[in-house]
Amino acid sequence: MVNRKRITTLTEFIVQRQSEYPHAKGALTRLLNDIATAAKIVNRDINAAGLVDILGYEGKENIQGEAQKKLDVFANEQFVTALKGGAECCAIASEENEKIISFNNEFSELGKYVVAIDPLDGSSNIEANVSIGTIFSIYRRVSEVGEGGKVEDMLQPGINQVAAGYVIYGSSTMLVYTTGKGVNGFTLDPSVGIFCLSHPDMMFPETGSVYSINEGNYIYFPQGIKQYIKYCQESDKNTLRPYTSRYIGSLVADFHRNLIRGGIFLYPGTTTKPSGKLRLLYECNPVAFIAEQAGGKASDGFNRIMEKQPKTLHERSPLFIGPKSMVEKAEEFMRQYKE
Ligand code: P6P
Repeated sequence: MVNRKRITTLTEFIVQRQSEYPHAKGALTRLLNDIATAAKIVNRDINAAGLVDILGYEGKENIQGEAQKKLDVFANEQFVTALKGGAECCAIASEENEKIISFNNEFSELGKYVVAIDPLDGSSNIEANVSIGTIFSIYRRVSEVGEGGKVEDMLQPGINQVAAGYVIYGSSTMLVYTTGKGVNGFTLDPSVGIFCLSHPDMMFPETGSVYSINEGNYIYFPQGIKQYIKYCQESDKNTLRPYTSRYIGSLVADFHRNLIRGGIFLYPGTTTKPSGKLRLLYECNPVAFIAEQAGGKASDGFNRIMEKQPKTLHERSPLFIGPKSMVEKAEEFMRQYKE
């Protein structure tokens, strides 16, 4: 009898952990499974993208004013459909939609949760076959149960997240998430379409030797960032410097590599984009929740990301994220050279 190593599937894991949430009557479990189901469908089509005519521009523009690629639209549709059908979610805020999508059907109106999502982050990398991802945050609704979700359900600080995660569609497809009790990673076994626990209890290394930033924006960086980059490039064996520069231009891919290997990701405010480029609701807050649960830190260079009070759905924030010691060193430069 072959003694095969017992795998833990995502569904088994979520159900096992459900007992840690006495108030959760399985709704969050079902919601996370709805997201995983949509991710598997998106993954299938991303892998086939080179073969099927779903590359190229849908001919519309998303809220960012960027040309929407067909896969962006397709991915958004999959998550909206899965979450609407699952009836645990009463509204979605998506990068692909200017306004919230409120679910006004008799089942979803009873949903206790809302989801903020970037359905296909880094999609400009699709043709280059570079890893891209889905990023999501889950909040308990603050509006009255019994009707579709409202904007105020979405405009909550990141500390109110009940769960957050990302899917990275890379050499393998992984789903990494937290519900506030650690971070766990699941790798998709495409032969059976099951996410299997592959990275239990993920933690940032204490420090790292990677810094990730788009140095093409150098002339627009604040002095603190210019000085921090110089610090990264100086030699010091005690602090692993000079660091290695790694930047893919896909937040999920850059963040995931840094979580595994140890490294800091920075998308600072610049003279041209004072609030940076990344979106607070569905990019910064979810990865910040994961980073903090993995023993790291996430700030805008001065303030904790998860304590920022969002004012609009698509507002931007600078993002400094990684091992605590690396983020605090970058923050030191920001304070020292504050303009
Ligand atoms: P830049 C992708 O468009 C994205 O939103 C993130 O995934 C990524 O980290 C960032 O933008 C890259 O921006 O300006 O360096 O190309």
